Amino acid sequence: MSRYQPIYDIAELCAQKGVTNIVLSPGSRCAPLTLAFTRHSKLSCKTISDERSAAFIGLGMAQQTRMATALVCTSGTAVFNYAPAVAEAFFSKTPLVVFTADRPAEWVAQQDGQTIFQTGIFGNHVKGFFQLPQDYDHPDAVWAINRMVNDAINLSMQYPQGPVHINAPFREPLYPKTSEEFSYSTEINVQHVVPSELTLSKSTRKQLSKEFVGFCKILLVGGQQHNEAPAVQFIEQVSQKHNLPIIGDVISNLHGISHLVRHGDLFLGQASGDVKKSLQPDLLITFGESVISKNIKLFLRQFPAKAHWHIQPSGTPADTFQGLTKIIYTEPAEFFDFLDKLETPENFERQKQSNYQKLWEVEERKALRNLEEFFPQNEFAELELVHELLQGLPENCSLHLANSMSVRYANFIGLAGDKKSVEVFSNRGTSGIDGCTSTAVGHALASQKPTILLTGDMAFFYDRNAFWHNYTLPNLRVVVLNNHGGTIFNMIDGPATLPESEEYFVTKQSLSAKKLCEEFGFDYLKIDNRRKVRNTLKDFFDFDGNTKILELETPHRLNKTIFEALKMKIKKSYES
Ligand SMILES: Cc1ncc(C[n+]2csc(CCOP(=O)(O)OP(=O)(O)O)c2C)c(N)n1
Repeated sequence: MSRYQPIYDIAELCAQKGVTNIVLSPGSRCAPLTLAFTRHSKLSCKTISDERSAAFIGLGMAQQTRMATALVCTSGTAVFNYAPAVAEAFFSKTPLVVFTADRPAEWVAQQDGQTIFQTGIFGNHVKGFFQLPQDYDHPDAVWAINRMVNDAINLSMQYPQGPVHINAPFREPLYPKTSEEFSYSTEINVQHVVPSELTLSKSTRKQLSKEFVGFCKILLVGGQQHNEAPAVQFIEQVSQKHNLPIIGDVISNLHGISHLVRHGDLFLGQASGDVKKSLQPDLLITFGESVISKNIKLFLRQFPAKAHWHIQPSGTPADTFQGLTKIIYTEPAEFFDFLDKLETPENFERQKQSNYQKLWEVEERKALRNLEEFFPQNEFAELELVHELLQGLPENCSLHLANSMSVRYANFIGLAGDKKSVEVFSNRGTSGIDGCTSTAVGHALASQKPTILLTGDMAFFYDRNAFWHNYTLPNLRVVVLNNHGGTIFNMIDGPATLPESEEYFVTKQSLSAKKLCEEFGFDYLKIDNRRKVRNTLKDFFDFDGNTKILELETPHRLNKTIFEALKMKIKKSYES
C-alpha cells in the first residue's frame, strides 16, 4: 500500500460525496492529490495553469452545478492566487473545497522554494480551515484526514454555502514509483448529512399572521438568487393573492414573474420625492442575497419601512437597508407557503394594499414605456446593444453579467417575462472585475447550456487567461462592450468631472478583442452600426461548434451621453 493511501482516498471520498468537478493547477508538491483526483474514473478533472483563473472557473462550475467544486494547487504564491475567487465565493455563498499542497511545517521559512505561510491564509474569507497531518503512520492520522475532508465538504455545502480550505503538507518523495500499485480503499467512511426541514411552527405562523394583517403597504424585494422555478411560481402566486408588489433586479432571477417590478433602478433614481413617498412601504419583506440597484437601496434607506422582515435559513443577514427588525429563519419557499395559505379579510386595509400595488404597477409601466420609446437612438451604442441582446437570448441559457456597467445596463433594461428559462449570474459577492470571464468559462465547462457573457473591455482583458487552457468552449458567447476604458468612472458622480478622470480612473486602454480571437482561435464578430445588429446576433447565437466573441467599439463619452438622455427622459416624464 502506498504511503499516500489516506491522501488518495480523499478522491474516493469526494466522489462519494458528489464533489465531482475538480480544477487542478500544475505543480509538484500537489502530486499526491493530483494523481488521486485525475486517476479516479468518476471525477471530472480540468487543468488550468493560472490559479486565479482556475479558482474562478471552479466558482462558475459550482454556481452552475449547485455543488461544491474542488480546487487543487501547489504550495507558495499559487495559493495566494486563489484569494480573489475565494473571497467572491465567501460573499456570494458559493461552495468551494480548496486543497493547497504545502511543505511539512518544519520547512516553512527555511529558504526552501515555493514556501509561504499557508495556515489560515484566507483568514475570514473561508468558512473553515483544516490542516491535514503531515505523517500518516498512526491510524489516528488516517482517521483525522478522512474526518477533516468530510467536515470540510459538509461545511461548504451547509447554508450559508461557501469556501473551505484544506492545507495538506506533503513529504518527499511525492511521486509513486512506476511499479507501485495505485488504488482506492474500498471501505471509506462517508459522513452523510440528513437535512432537517425548517418549518414554521403553528405558534410562529399564528404570530406572523397577526402581524402581517396589521400592515397595509407591504413590499417584497428579492435579492440575488438562483433561478428556482418552483419557488418563483410560488412567490408569484402569493404576491397576486395578497396584492403584494414585488421588486426584483436582474440578478434576482425573478424575471419570470409577469407583474415583477423590474425597472425600479430606472425610475426610483428619477422619481420625485412625492412619488417615492407614496411608494414607501409599511412592511418590507426581503429574501435572497445582494441587490445591485443603488436607487432601490437609497429609496429604502430614505423612505424606510416601519418593519423589515428578512427570510433566510440561518446565520446573520446583511442589514442593507439599515432597518431590519425581524429575521425569519426558514426557506423562502416555506415562508411563501405560509403566506399562500393565509386568508386575509376583505376590508379597508386590503383595499389599501391593492391600491399600493397599483402605484408600483403604474411606475413600472411608465418606465417600460419610456424605455421602449427611447430606442433607436441616433447613434448606436452600448445600451441599445444590451437591449437587443437581452431580447435575443436563446432559451435555457446562462447569462453572466460582468462588473461593472454590464450588470448595470442589464439591470436598467431588465429581462422580460418570456425569458423565464434564462438564469442570470454575476460576481456580486465582491463585485470584482478580475474573474468575470473565468467564472463564465466555468459555467460553460460545467454544462452544455449556451453561456453568454456580457462584459466591459477592462474586465475582459484583465481576465484573458480564462481562455488559456486546452478545453473547447463551443457553448460560450462573449459580448465585449469595448469603450477602451472603465466607463463606469465616467458615469458616476465624483470621478467624472475631475481632471484626473481619464488617466487615473477611466484608464484608457487600446486593445481590441480581434487579436485575442486570432490567438485563441475564436470567431470574431464586430458590430459597428444598427443595421447589422439583428443579423450579427443571429450569427452569434448560431451554435455551430466554435466560441464566438462579438465586439462593439464605442467612445465612452457617447455611452455617457446616451445614458444621461435616458435618465433625462424618465425624469421629464415625472415633470409633465
Ligand atoms: C479587481 C478589481 N479591480 C478594480 C475594480 C474597480 N473597478 C470597478 S469597475 C472598473 C472598470 C471596469 O471597466 P470595464 O470592464 O471596461 O467596464 P465598464 O466600466 O466600461 O462597463 C474598475 C477598475 C474592481 N471592481 N475589481
